[in-house]
Amino acid sequence: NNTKKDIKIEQQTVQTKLHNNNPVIRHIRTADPSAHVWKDGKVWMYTSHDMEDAVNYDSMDGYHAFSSTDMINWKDHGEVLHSKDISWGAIGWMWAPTAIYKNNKYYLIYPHSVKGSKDDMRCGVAVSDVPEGPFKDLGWIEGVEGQWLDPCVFTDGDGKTYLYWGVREPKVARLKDNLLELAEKPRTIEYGNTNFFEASYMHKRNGKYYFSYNAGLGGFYGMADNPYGPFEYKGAINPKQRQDHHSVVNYRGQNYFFYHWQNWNGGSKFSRNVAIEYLYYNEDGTIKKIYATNE
Ligand code: FUB
Repeated sequence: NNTKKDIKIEQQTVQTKLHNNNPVIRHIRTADPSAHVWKDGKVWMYTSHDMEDAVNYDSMDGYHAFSSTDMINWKDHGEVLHSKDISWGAIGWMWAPTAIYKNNKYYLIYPHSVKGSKDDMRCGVAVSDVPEGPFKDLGWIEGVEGQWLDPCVFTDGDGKTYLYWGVREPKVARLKDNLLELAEKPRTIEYGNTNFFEASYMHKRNGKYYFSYNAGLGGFYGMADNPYGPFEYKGAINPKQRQDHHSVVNYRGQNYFFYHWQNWNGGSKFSRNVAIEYLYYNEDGTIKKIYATNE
């Protein structure tokens, strides 16, 4: 077990190295990071997989899992779910995943087109006994359909799990424990603005619920005292990012913001790379703006 002093030194080391280390994954193109601290004490992230010369998002064909204990060195556990293993799904079109530990299992929940119709996306659910997968598809969540679903799952302290999703109009509903059915009618989220585009995200800190999203030009957020809102609009988290699809974790006392760049080493908006920044809060709980080290 690390002493407090050891942990502090380790964090300082990470602080000086983190920026230089972006993008954190370089051997393949990755996007839409869903970051988690699982019970093994490691940080895990599940990402979309972009192709090198992609001209669209159609060629995104599966998800990768990565783990780390220092935010610098990431182990690639390989592809954990591929579109060819989803009986109801198209080949490709594996967009931004979210993950959750529930029922003593690990789940990926992901937007994916049904066979024959790229615009008809569903929220697939896949399960594994271990964080590194492989994940096995279980079907889709009834009642959640459309394009750009961008799901986020969040479990509150009382064990209730919520699904956030949507494009242009964010939605929320509680999920049943099987994660395959909604437990209630979806509600449209009120967040004090009209700039929501995609990539709903929920995290909780000190009893406050933070609903954040990509506005099409940057990441923005609002705060509430409950998971449904209405959320009080608080402005930008990551104002300069052209496409902000993010997640947040607290690891060993430090908060981190995971997102992706679009322009590293010949990259493009279809050929992206995951990056990580420190995330800081003000005393009143609002978030200090991220100055992304690149786009
Ligand atoms: O990765 C494909 C799509 O691009 C995601 O679903 C959006 O959030 C954006 O990142």
